[in-house]
Amino acid sequence: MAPSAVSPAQQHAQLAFASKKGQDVAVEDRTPEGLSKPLADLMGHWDNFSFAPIRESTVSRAMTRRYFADLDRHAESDIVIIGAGSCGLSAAYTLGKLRPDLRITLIEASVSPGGGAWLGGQLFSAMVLRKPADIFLREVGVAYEDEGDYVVVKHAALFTSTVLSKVLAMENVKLFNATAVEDLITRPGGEEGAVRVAGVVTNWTLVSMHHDDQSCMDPNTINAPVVISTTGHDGPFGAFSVKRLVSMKQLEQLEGMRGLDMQRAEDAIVKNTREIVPGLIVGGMELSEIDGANRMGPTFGAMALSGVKAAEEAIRVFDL
Ligand code: 48N
Repeated sequence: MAPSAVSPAQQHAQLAFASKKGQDVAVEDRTPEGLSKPLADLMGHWDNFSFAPIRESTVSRAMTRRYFADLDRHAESDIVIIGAGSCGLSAAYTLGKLRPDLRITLIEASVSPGGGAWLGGQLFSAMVLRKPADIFLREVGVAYEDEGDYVVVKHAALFTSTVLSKVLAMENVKLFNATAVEDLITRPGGEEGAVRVAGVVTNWTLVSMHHDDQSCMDPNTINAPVVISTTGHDGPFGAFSVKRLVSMKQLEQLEGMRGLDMQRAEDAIVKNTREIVPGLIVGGMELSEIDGANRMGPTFGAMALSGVKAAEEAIRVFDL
């Protein structure tokens, strides 16, 4: 591709390339089509192509050195978020922005974070968010079509991958995926029998799923004065913390999620995102299991803004 003068539009397209340690390297020239010149130069020249040499152990050490350094650093966290669905991700984004001084740990049982927000509903792609949740879309930079009282993101994965990419790029936020929270760390609370949540107990999700068919594999632990639980409504892993509060006799019972009523559901979830027991804040659809809130089905504005509120609550509790 013949190089030519870079037009103003292409200058706009010139992006600093993310690289080592988050420092942007020099902006590289682009071809008229907007491809970086080094990439364009690769194309069509594959005969003599080869990668730089590597030794297998180097790859393994590059991964494990970083992972275990992260695990060591996050063993003492300021805030742990359980569940990287749309609510947990928006909570992580908001915390990462508001409090870069805090060490935030995001724990996701699935290999792929995102929870139910990869599709808009059933297997349909577009994602609907009712206003004013468009505020959050503009905050994170997700394009949408404005339909008056609501907006539509052309693919739910565009929302989820954009928020996820912003969260993963934050220096003070670490995602441990394929990792399940299988218990809460507690300390005696104010009244007799009451508890304060003081962290989480984790295991590889695959191990958590097989505790019944193998000898006990003890878990790992993460201490944190504040935990946000956004594990979704009931399901194989869902509603984890609220079910644990019942089994620990901190809640009488779960009211259970009620039938679908968009009008009522979304306001209730956002307004009632709160600290349930000292040190534990619940948001997103997990909250509907405690409060007996309606479900809203295929609209995600409440998830985004419940996460924002959960972050606000967490900072309030942390700063007490
Ligand atoms: O997407 P979810 O399930 O939960 P939310 O609350 O972020 O978003 C809910 C939303 O997707 C809806 O359900 C929509 C709005 N529909 C509502 C309706 O009416 O049906 O994400 C929860 C995440 C998932 O990724 C789970 O894998 C993860 O939490 N998770 C856990 N991660 C770690 N440890 C656990 N114990 C655990 N349990 C669930």
